[in-house]
Amino acid sequence: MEQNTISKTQAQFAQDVKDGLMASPKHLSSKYIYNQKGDMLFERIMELSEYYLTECEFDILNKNKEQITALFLQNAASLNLVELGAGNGKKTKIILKQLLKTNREFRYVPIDISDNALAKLKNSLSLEFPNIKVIPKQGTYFNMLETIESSETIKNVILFLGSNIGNLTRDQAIIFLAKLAKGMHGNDMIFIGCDQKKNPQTILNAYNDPHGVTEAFNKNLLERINKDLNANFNLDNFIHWEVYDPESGTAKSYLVSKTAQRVTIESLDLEIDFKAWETIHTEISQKYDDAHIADLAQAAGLRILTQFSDDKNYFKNYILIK
Ligand code: AVI
Repeated sequence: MEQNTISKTQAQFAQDVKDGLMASPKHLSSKYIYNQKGDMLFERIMELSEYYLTECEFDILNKNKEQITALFLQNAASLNLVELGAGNGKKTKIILKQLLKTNREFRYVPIDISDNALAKLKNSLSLEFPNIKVIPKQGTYFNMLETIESSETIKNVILFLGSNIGNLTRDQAIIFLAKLAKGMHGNDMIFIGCDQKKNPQTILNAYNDPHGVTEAFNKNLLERINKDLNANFNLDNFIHWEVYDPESGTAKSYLVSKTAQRVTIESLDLEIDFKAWETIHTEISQKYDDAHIADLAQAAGLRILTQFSDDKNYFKNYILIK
């Protein structure tokens, strides 16, 4: 079964790479950055002072933990705290610690595609909080959400932190939220982190750090294609390029070919030609304001119950309900 899932993922990766590099303009999906090396590079990005998102959300949770957990526990005989894309759990631990203090019944259900990430998280939680009931679920978000019990007496609160929603296009984000909404009952909630529009320079700096970590993160797409699909991308022949449109709030990442070059992808039996300065679009990181979130929520059959922000209004966490 696991073997099947892996080969299915690999086959999808191969197909998406083929479609994306044969398209005009070329594109690749940022979801493929996250192999073991990509996860490690993202951890490093989250430590960068330029990448303000993590610290802002951490501050929001820390400053508002009593009020946030009180809302989570409202009308809940029993609570499932479900986290999509659990990561290292650093931010979630603030909430878990606060929930423990209340002596109320709850379970923490982290969902992640990575077995490795879940095992590490479970291990660190069992050392730090041995009394918390942790039910890790390895798989894709929606497959796993279907396996979670929901009833009149069990309230599900879905955490989707880190502005991960920003890596989806508008249509993808609405489909994603609408699918979550469909599975929600009664008092269920979504607690979602959304990076906000701000000085464009601050945003550009966050996605173009001078240490080259974001560059390596972006180029990990090519490195993964080299490794998994037997290709010969020369990473030095590409530059990482970031643009931000303050009107739409969309930050876009590209890899730009410095020269005319031909790349061979053996496993796909494919040769790809690049013109000098031709682009591969790799990621969007959408920045929001309240009207934008209200609009997405409404299109998905949801509404904003309340919101929390940091002192600079760089980042917000919204509670969405049906
Ligand atoms: C995971 N995601 C929310 C990050 C973001 O801010 O879009 C990924 C990232 N890309 C470059 N730096 C961080």
